[in-house]
Amino acid sequence: MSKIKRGALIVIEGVDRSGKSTQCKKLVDTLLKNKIPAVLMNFPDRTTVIGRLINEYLTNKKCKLNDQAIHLLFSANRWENVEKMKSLLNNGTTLIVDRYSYSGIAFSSSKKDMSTEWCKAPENGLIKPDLVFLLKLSQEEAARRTGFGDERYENTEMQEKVSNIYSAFAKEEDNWQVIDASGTVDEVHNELFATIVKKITEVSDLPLQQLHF
Ligand code: Z5A
Ligand code: MG
Repeated sequence: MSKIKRGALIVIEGVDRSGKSTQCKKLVDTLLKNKIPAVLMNFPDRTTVIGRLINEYLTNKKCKLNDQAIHLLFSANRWENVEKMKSLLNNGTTLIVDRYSYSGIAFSSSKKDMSTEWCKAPENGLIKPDLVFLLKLSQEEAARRTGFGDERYENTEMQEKVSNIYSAFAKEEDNWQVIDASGTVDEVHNELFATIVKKITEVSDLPLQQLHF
């Protein structure tokens, strides 16, 4: 019997309104249309008990949680999904993930007195993505798009700090690829899709790796 080949772990990162959710949904649709097993996941996963706490923190500015506690909750929200992710990947399903550990590190370490090293620590040991796309969009271009909400981190100062941390990741990490997100939805999609299909073939016989910052 031939061995089931594993799926790829693909993550999309980028600032607010860079088109992450739009692209993730469209990628899963196109993969499925091409008979490639794929599942959409997003972090925070607001459907779990931990996710509901995170949702309360993001949507209710009166909700008081210290910066360390909320950071660990975001990380725990990934850890509570790790077995499900491994099982899907090992059964040949490609996961398209809307935000991951890098968002956790970028947002928390943008805050005062939160060291990057401390923020990275709880992410170690999670599954390492085979590919992380950074959807790059300037603040001016993002401002022209609808959907700027009033959740806790949706302000220009935070988004700028986060954008700089993403750029540093893109330089330092071996699994990052920067994509110009200012094109049309279809232009961005076509570029992402072509790269993902190649990546799925490339990693299908390789073991899953762990994140190690
Ligand atoms: N957070 C954290 O602190 N720690 C963590 O560990 C994690 C997250 C995982 C909630 O994230 C917050 O949690 C987030 C980080 C923090 N705070 N912030 N900011 P979320 O993922 O639930 O929500 P979001 O990502 O902030 O924002 P978003 O608005 O969902 O952005 P998006 O997904 O990148 O964009 P979109 O919804 O696909 O598109 C936005 C609009 O632009 C929409 O009207 C689209 O129709 C339009 N759009 C999309 N693509 C295009 C193109 N190509 N052209 C023109 N218009 C477009
Ligand atoms: Mg989104």
